[in-house]
Amino acid sequence: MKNGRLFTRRNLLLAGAAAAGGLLWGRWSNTNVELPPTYGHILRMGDNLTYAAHRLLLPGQSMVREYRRCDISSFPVIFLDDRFLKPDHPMNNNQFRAWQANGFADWPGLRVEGLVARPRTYSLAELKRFRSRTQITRHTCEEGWSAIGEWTGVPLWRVLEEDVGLLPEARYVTFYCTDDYDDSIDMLDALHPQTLLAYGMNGRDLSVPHGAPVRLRVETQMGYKSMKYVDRIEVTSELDDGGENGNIQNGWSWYAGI
Ligand SMILES: Nc1nc2c(c(=O)[nH]1)N[C@H]1C(S)=C(S)[C@@H](COP(=O)(O)O)O[C@H]1N2
Ligand SMILES: [Mo]
Repeated sequence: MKNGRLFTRRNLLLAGAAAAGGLLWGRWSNTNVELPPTYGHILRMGDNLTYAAHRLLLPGQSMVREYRRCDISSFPVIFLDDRFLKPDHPMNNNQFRAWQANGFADWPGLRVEGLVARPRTYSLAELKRFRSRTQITRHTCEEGWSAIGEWTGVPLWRVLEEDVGLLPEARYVTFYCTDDYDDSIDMLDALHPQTLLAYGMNGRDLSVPHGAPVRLRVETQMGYKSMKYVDRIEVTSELDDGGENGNIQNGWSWYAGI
C-alpha cells in the first residue's frame, strides 16, 4: 500500500521544497537584492537558486577562512584556454615584461569609472598608497585544484567607497582585463572586506603569470572570478555579463559563490 500513504517520501520532499521555497520567497521579497538574469537557459536557473540561497541564508559579508604562513602552498599558474597563446597576451607580451622590470611605473594604469562620483585612473604607486590588507586564503579553481596563497592589496571598498565614491544606483562592478577576460560581481562581494585589488603575492610583488600589476581577489567565489591583469573597472546599475569575453557565454556561472 505504499502509494496509498499520505506521507510518502516524495510527498514529504515536495512539501518540504514548497515550504522552503515559500520561506525563501517570503524573505526574498523583503530584501532589495535583485536576481541576475537567467540568460534564457533552464540550466542557468540553478545559478540563480545558488545566488538567492547564498544571499538570503549567509550573513552578507561573513569572512572566509584565513590561514597561517606555514599553510602557503605552491600555486600553479593556470590559463583558461588558448587565449594565452595569443601574441598580445600579457604572458607573451614584452611590454608587460618591460613594465615589470620598471616596477610598472609606465603602466597606463587602472581606470575606475561608471556610476562613481569621481572617476579616475590609478597608477600602481597610487594603488599602493591606500592602506593595504594582507590575507592568506585558499584559491579554488573550477578545474579541480586549490592552493593557499598570501595576497596583499588595497581592499576594493576603499577605492570604491572612500575614493571614487559610489553613486546610489551602483549595483555591480565589472572588471576588464588586458587579456580580454571580463566579468562582474555584485556590490556585496565588491565591498566585502577580503575583496582586494592585489599587487602582492606571498610577500613579493605580484608576478606577470599571476596577474601583475593588479589582480582581483574575490575570496567568496571560485577562482575564475579573481581576475588577473585588471586595467579597467566599471560600476554599473545593471549586470554586464562580459559578452563573448565573459564567463556566462563561455559556459560558466556568473555567480560562483563558495
Ligand atoms: N585575466 C584573467 N584572469 C583570470 C584568468 C584568466 O585566464 N585571465 N583565469 C582565472 C582562473 S580560471 C583561475 S583558476 C585563476 C588562476 O590564477 P593563477 O594563474 O594566479 O593561478 O585566475 C583567474 N583569473
Ligand atoms: Mo580556474
